[in-house]
Amino acid sequence: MTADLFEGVTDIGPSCEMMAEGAILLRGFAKPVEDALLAALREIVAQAPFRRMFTPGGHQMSVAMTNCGNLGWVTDRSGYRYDGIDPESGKAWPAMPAPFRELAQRAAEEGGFHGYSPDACLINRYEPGAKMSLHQDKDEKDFAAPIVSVSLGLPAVFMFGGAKRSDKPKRYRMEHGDVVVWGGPSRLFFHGVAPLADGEHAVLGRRRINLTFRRAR
Ligand code: MD3
Ligand code: FE
Repeated sequence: MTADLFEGVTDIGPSCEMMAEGAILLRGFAKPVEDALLAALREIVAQAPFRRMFTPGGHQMSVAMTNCGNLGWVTDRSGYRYDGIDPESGKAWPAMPAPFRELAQRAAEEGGFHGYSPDACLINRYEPGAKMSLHQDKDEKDFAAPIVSVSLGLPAVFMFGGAKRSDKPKRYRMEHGDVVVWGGPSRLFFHGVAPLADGEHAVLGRRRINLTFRRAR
């Protein structure tokens, strides 16, 4: 099922690092398919543009977001939720493109999670200064399924804590093409992203894009 995308790609050559039990860092795993990812991303954003949403507390997020797949993560004054409809357009989110799904499935497989079938992909866009405070991802129904994240564009410092908010986070630099599979005990660990440093990426310019695949329902 994932054969098409990686056909002819022999030099995947990712290094594999264990960040915590269930958390596997695959350096450069998305590099061989970056062109397909970026082409698909352009089509998604044409249908569902990036927007900076508001938290239930009324603060506007510094990260701009959109989604693809059957469900999208949204936040507004009424709370956080997964919704099949983009509130900006009133239409369904764009379908999850094959290159997205295939990459997420391949990465999950690499991390030992078989039969991964994400129904949601949250797409985060960071411009210099944008950040994501320490939080847990717990709006999903199924914590047995991992989250797969794909970093593109400018590098970011990712903060990876533990099960308690007070656990001191470790810092990891995530670069263009890096993929992480977060499952098992680490699935509910606290995490965040430090304010993005300014810079210029050869392909994406002054931005970082993060794809996070989830099984929401
Ligand atoms: C660790 N996004 O959208 S993805 C998010 O880089 C989010 O945009 C970050 O955190 C970003 O919710 C990080 C990596 C990630 C996602 C889920 C996790 C790390 C995780 C769940 C548990 C532990
Ligand atoms: Fe998160």
